Amino acid sequence: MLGKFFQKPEADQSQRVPPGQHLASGFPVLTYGQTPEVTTTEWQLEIWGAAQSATFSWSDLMAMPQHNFTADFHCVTRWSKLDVQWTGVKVTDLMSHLSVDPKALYLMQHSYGDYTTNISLVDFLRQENFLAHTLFGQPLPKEHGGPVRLVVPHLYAWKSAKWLRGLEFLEQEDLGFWERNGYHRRGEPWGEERYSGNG
Ligand SMILES: Nc1nc2c(c(=O)[nH]1)N[C@H]1C(S)=C(S)[C@@H](COP(=O)(O)O)O[C@H]1N2
Ligand SMILES: [Mo]
Repeated sequence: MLGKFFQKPEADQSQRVPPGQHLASGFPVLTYGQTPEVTTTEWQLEIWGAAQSATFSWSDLMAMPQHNFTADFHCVTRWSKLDVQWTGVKVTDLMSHLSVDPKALYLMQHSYGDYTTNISLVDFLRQENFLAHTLFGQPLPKEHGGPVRLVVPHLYAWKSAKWLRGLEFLEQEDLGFWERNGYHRRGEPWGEERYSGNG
C-alpha cells in the first residue's frame, strides 16, 4: 500500500530527518500500556477547564471540514517516518466551535486509557495540526490511535495523543505522563528537546 505513494529522492529526505533520528521502515506502533477499544459510536471529545464545556461526537467531527494532510512523524525513541498521509479535521476548525477563556495558555490532551500529554496553546493552534481519523486512506487503525487521534507534526510524536478523548484548557502549565517521567515539556525535534534536563 505504501508503494503507491510517491517517494522523494534520498538527498531531499535526509534534510527532513531531525538530528539523532533515522528513517523507520514501515510505521512502528509506540504505545505505553494497553490499546483501548473505542468504537466511533462511543467516541466523544470533551472540552473542559478554562473553556466553555462542550462534547463532540463522531458525527459532529464528520460534519466539520475534512482535509488530507501529509506530515513527517518523529518519535523521541529516534525513528522518523516521512510523508505520513492522514485525513481529518484541522485544530483551527475545531477551535471555531469552542469558547476558550483568554487566560488559557496551555492544554492537557487526555486519551482513553489515561495517557496525557501537555502542550502550549501556541503550539496547539498551529495551522498544520489536526485530529486524524484516517491513515493512508483507511480508517485509523486502533493501534495508531483510532478512531481519533491528534497529530502535531512540529513536535515529537508523544505530543500527538492517540485515542483522544479530552482537551483540558489550563491557565498554568501542567505536565503529562511522559513529561512527568523526565521528557521535555515542549519536545521540538529540530532542537532535540528530548528530556527535561536540556531546557
Ligand atoms: N494515548 C496514547 N497516545 C500516544 C502514545 C501512547 O502510548 N498512548 N504514545 C505516543 C508516542 S511516544 C508516539 S511516538 C506516538 C506513536 O504513534 P503510532 O503508534 O501511531 O506510531 O503516539 C504517541 N501518542
Ligand atoms: Mo514516541
